[in-house]
Amino acid sequence: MADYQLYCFAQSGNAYRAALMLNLIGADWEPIFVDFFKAAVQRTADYRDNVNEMGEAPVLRHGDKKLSQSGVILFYLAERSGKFLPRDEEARLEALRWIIFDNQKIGGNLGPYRFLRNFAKPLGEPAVLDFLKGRAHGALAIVDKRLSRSPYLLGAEPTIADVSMTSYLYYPSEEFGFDIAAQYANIGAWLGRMKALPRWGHPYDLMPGYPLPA
Ligand SMILES: N[C@@H](CCC(=O)N[C@@H](CS)C(=O)NCC(=O)O)C(=O)O
Repeated sequence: MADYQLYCFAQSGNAYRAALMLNLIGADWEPIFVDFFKAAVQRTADYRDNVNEMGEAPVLRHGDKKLSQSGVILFYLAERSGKFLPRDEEARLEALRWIIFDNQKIGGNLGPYRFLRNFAKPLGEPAVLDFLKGRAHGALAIVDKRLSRSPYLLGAEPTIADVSMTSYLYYPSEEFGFDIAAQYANIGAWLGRMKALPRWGHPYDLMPGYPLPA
């Protein structure tokens, strides 16, 4: 058995944060497939009793430890590995600020927007899609401005704030109906820098469940 097990599925940008971090730090890890779409295992009593009471992926297992919330998983892995760890207390608070902003405003809008546009049955109402898309664009503009000042969110080096922020941003532009990297030049350049890191992998390659069965 690998050192770490990650409950995840390929379409999950929330889980990608943890999968990418595990790969970037060179951890010995294996995915455990969460059949989110067909069996909806995250809604079962078994999942909620034994895996995550919050009914979400990702969940990281490490020995007896079981962690959910990608931001918590990122801090845990950074502290254990010493990699992508913000260097002092001020930087840790700054990383936390961007991780929460990402969870709420980037992933929190792009995630449901992409889900309702591609995977929901039935697909989402146009007015709901427009609302989420507008909120996502507002948040992306803020991240783009931040990345005009430095190569990574906290400065010259990548940290867990950057790993978190990649969440939904490498998925194909057709799934969003717009090209994030092309529309936001600083985000596009930063995505290129993150992609150049050793052991970077695409969400559809790192996690199981792609493509979805017809
Ligand atoms: N803030 C959480 C979000 C996790 C999350 O919402 N995951 C989705 C999958 S992408 C989920 O499991 N949703 C189940 C639900 O909301 O019912 C994190 O970053 O881990």
